[in-house]
Amino acid sequence: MNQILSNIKTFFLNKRLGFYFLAVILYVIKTDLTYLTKFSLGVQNSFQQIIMLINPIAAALFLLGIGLFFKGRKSYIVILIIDFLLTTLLFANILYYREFSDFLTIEIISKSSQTASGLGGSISGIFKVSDLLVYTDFVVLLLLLLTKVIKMNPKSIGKRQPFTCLVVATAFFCANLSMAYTDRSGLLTRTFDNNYIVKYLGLNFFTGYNAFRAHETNAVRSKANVSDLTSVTQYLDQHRVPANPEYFGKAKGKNVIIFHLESFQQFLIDFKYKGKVVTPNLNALYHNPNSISFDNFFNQVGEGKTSDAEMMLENSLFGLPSGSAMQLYGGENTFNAAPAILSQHNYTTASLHGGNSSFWNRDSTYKSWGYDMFVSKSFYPQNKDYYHGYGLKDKIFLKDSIPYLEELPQPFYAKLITVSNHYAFDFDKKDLTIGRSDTGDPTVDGYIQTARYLDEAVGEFMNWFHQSGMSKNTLIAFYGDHYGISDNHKPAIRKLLGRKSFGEFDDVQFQRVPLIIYSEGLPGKIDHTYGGEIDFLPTLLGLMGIDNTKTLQFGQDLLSGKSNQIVAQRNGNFVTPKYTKAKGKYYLTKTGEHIGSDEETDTEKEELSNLTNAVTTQLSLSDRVIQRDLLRFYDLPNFKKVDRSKYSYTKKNATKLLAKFANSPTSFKNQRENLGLTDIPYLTDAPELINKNDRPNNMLAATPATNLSPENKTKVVEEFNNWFATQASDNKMGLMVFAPLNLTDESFYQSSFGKIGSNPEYPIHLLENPLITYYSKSGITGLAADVNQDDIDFAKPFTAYLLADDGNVYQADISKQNFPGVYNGITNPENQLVYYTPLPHTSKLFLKYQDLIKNGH
Ligand code: GP9
Ligand code: MN
Repeated sequence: MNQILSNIKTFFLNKRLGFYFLAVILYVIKTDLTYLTKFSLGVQNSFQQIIMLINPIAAALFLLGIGLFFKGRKSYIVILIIDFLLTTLLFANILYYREFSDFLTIEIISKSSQTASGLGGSISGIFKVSDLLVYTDFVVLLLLLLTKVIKMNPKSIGKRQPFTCLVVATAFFCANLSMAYTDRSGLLTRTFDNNYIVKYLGLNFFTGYNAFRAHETNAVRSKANVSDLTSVTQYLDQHRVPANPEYFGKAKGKNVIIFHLESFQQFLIDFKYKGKVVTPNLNALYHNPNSISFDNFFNQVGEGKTSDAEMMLENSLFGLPSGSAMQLYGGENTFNAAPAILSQHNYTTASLHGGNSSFWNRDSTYKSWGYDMFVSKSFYPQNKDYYHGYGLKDKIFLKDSIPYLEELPQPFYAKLITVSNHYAFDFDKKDLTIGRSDTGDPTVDGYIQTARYLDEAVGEFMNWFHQSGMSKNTLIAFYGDHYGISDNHKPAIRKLLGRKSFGEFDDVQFQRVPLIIYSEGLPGKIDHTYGGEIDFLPTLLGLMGIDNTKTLQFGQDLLSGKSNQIVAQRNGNFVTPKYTKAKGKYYLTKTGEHIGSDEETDTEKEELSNLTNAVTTQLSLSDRVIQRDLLRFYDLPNFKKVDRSKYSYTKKNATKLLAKFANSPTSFKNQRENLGLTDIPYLTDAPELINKNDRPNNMLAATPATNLSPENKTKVVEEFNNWFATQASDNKMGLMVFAPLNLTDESFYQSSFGKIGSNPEYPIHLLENPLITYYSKSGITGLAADVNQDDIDFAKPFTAYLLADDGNVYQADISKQNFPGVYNGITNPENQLVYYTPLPHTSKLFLKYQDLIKNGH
């Protein structure tokens, strides 16, 4: 044994290269351990796991290898210093990540004083002693040298060996990079998320790459000056369109909810697959008499996809020719974004997203846009089953976002970013309620299923939105961010749409996405104006009655009736009501007829070249605004520039903010009582919430309640209890009535009654004295019982559920005011009636009970 150790020492450790490799190995191991224990890099499969574990190797070989170029003892010392610096970078990132769920960028490091204050000056609160363990290997190496267990070898090793090490390191990096690209193409241009770069290429690479990009963008930024603005303001002043008095200010002072529909395309609206409607809820919204819906509205995103959509929607600035503007400029540039504009009109602003806060650099960009709050993944329940792909499943996300919406002082501007309808459209089976399409293309065929899931989530949200009363003073705008099915799937699209052909022209038309603006009292219509995401903000500001004559926005108010209707695409394509440009070729938009270059008339030639120029000018001026950070030079009248340092999206800060909101007399929550509204439960059929342990197969007997054995009754009640527990909070209670209904008659029923709350003191229980319910065809049910205050705390409103023998579950919101029967010995003569409404038919609970009744035994 001793012999082995001493051999290792002589032939390995006491050699310079041996020491170097030891340092490399230890560094790689500790970095991997740090990845696994301190960061959550979102590894999704074993291939990613391998890439993550090997990614520190190249950087360690390379950077520590620099030490080998030094002579004698210096070489050891330099290796140690480099090791110490790399370790310190790791250590600093551990602390930063704990607070911000993101990695240190060069901008943050260079403004380290600001970062320290961002950390709330409470490094001690973030620091854990175990973090110091990252220095273990450094200390070990140091001690080994100091105690001369490893002897420093003073002999020169020449240049060849160190050079070979660098070559090996580079080879490792190339292998690492190609593995990364196999799994995630576009990684370095599109970036996506700092977590991605670290997951695929390592922390050191991330830091270096980030510094390189920052250097590039800073070089352009620092050369820019105020005179660069002239061409922009000139162009925009020439293209301003007047607001339409018919719509201007129609939603003034209302709350605004922006509903981001992931990958949702316009073709889904009113679409039937094999005779079946795919998105009933969004269809209904689209046709609602209070909705302004656009049918020639296009996505205009580039590589930045969702982030480009957000950039356009909230700034009316285009995404960039390559990469994501939010990633590259979001954290540094000055913006006049929607949240900032509205917050200067007394709005509280929040973005809600059930995914990682760092994705698309939102955590940093939103500060520049002036968002008061950013509610992201860590604010939502962490149950694994609730997540798929990019974040929390939409039904759960929307339900769990309600408490935040209710807390925001009104008026508020809130954005809800859904994620479930995302490529590769391979959602969990248990969430799907319609079948796949059968084009044979695996990524296309799930699309209608996940779109349906999103649609159901929207339906559930809208139910709550209306029933809660929030719809009374809230405008809600739905938009699809970009295509779900790319032009790589043309044959499948053709089959899906039942078309004979689908070419380049059709693909440009296929870029339509919905824009539905719903607000009570709005003179609704289906508007055929051509426009795109860039036009949303001016359109919204018009409806909000906010002056928009001086902003630097590249879009136009689509309701003005005077917009130029040129829809530019990032790849140079465009659409107007008359012409379409697709991959360099021109077509007539109405017919799709190709205009060959030799067939063009002189007028056509001129019109087409003017349009091409208009598109190029628009895009390049917008790029100039972003790349040169020109808004920093622009003084928008009545607008105070956003001070990023005022915003922090840490949980601690959010808690403080929410505590402040809790006292706000204008929050929806605090106004509810004054407005006579009830805190109604949010109804969802999300299977993850209905059944803690998946749906039981052993369906229970559903004979009328009178025939249920006590044992079965308890089982049904238990199941109901499970479901309700997911709906309940301390101030919501449930009531269940078993009623063998004959819906045509008015009759009496004997029923059981239970009450439930999340409070363990209120487990469901069946009362000894049965309740009596009445029901008539008109849907009016009376309820009377010998109940007293001990049984129900009437101060708290609750929801009654009624299981009818038609399999429907009916619900009614019951409060002290409208409780129809007797309580505390006093009858309530004024309000003898309770209105029951059926639960949405998509409800899985409904389906389950229907099964129970059908199988009845
Ligand atoms: C992630 C989500 C997806 O947070 O917004 O972005 P996408 O891939 O659609 O650009
Ligand atoms: Mn998207």
